[in-house]
Amino acid sequence: MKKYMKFEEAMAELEQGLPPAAEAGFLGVSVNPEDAKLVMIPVHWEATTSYGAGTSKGPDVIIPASHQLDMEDAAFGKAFRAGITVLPEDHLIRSLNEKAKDAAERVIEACELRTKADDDLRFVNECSVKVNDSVYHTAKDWLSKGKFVAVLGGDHSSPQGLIRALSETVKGGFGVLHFDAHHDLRHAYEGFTFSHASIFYNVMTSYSQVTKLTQVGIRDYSRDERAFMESLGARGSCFYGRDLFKAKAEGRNFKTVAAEIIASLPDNVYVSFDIDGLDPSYCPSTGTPVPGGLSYDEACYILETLAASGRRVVGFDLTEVAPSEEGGEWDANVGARMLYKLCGCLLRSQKLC
Ligand SMILES: [Mn+2]
Repeated sequence: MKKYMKFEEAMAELEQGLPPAAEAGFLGVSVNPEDAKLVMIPVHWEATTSYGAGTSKGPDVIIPASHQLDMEDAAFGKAFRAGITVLPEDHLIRSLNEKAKDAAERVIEACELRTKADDDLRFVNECSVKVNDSVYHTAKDWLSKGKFVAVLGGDHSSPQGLIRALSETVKGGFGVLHFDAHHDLRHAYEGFTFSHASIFYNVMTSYSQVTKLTQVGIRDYSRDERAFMESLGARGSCFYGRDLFKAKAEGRNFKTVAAEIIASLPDNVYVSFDIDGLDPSYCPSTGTPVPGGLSYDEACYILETLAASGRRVVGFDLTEVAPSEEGGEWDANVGARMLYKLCGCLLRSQKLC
């Protein structure tokens, strides 16, 4: 059993800014999920990662890096006071990740050699189903207790179970605000049904309660993905990286652009944040970095605009953060700060901070 702090003791420590114990949880304290308004599911999963590796370690590096943060957020104030915590991990996910990664490598190799590895492919797809089910059941559980739930990945397939749980619980459905360098609209990329590159293909074809997909920062995609985005009609909006830069180059102010992005969304919004939506200088070790992208400040400003718009954020994920390749904490530092911003955005939109 994990040991938690008494809520008021945890808050007092954060208020005083004491140096946290090394093994402490998010932000340097260990809040009991029963006392928290917002709980985050850690998902140590990256089996279908096609390029760089390491995102399954995201939670393990982001949580210690979060100990460096100052608790008073310029935009969202004392968001921590609502109670934010990372749930204990489901160890099954970590072990499925280990087993599925080897099989996935053989599938990708077969793909490159234009041969087949059907048994391995079936195995990886079965593991993905188990991961999605685990996240779904955990999310359902905590949603039924009246908590807000987020996912801390892992690769970008990690939050599918949470989105499914929300599609069954959020009245009137919701839209998705998706930050990414990629559309993630591929149909079964490399044969993997639940690939990181397919998450929003799966979401948009499986959950009719997701009434809108608004993508921001996209700058690397296949022709089929772009066509799929176009086929969504009014159910999809995409603010490509090039569009965002062009607006800047031609003198449109970012306030107008951010307002347009948020105006495309319905009252309830889920935020899916792939760290590679940012300029890769912020996250050089992420799985599939692409030049260009949003600055940290631009991403934060869009989240502030969202929280101030009267819309309600119903959940979120942060994915594709990997440990820094040369050692050090840079990627995790950015990830931890982005994560606290996402927490603040949700809690502010729900009038909880
Ligand atoms: Mn992605």
